Amino acid sequence: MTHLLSRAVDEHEFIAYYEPQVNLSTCAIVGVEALVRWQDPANGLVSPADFLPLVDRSPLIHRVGEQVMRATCTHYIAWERVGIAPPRLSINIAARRIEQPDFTDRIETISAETGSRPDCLELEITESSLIDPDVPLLDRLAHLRARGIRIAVDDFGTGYSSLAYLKRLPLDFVKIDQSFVRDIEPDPDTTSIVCAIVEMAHGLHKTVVVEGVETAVQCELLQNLGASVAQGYYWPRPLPAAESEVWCARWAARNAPTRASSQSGEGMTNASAGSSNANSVAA
Ligand code: G
Ligand code: MN
Repeated sequence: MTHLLSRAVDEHEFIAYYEPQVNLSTCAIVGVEALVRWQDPANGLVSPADFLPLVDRSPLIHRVGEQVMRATCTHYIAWERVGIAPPRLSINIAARRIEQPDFTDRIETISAETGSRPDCLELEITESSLIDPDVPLLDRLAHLRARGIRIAVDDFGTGYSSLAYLKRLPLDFVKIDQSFVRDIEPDPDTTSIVCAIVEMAHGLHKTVVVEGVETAVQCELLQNLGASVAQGYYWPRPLPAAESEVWCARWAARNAPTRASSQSGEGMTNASAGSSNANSVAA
């Protein structure tokens, strides 16, 4: 398997699919998360669950991560050039990559070489890799943040951690893990947990993003709990770049008159690009 993965990197078979992030009050698309997939010529599209754990444990993680980030930034810049890019591009970063002493240089190099503005970039780092941050890690994140790059804690609530790290880390977004959303409807205890996470995140001046939203009921519950941004299969499913471009273009066309305010992630309405579902949660 490792030699297949190694060949896959050489052949640029790892590609990004894109999932929109939606403002729950305005229905505006405020960002897009890049999700890695393996386009295997022999087996078709391979889900990350079937290869990412292996890649994560191998030295290939650095090359895969950088290759996907570079391709993603290139897509985003192309969308920006024609005026259809959502305000933010979110990229998942594996724990082992932020441990690299030259991690910040590598990120800044890709940003510079692709022409991506740092203030459009968001790096998602899983909670489990942030639990016990050492000083170099804190410095790296602070450095990137000072450059304008946003930092999100991903899969929040699954790290079984002390919450002390939240005080120490330079973070912008708390992404509530999809496992909570799955249970929110039938289980009042889960609702209480999500409510507590939202309140805590807001108290710490972080924006809450909820992952894995699949139904209108979940959407409404989460909005009532005060979550600001959500993503999941309720909206267009993650799509490859060319198809994402279509919903980016539709979104941009619908929001053309309020494009200036869209940069702040506010003031946009009717951003149901590519989905009739999203209309049902319009404020
Ligand atoms: O760890 P992270 O949150 O980045 O993982 C996102 C993964 O979850 C991706 O592989 C993506 O395809 C998947 N995903 C995204 N939205 C949904 C959803 O609404 N439901 C489910 N079951 N999976 C989702
Ligand atoms: Mn993520």
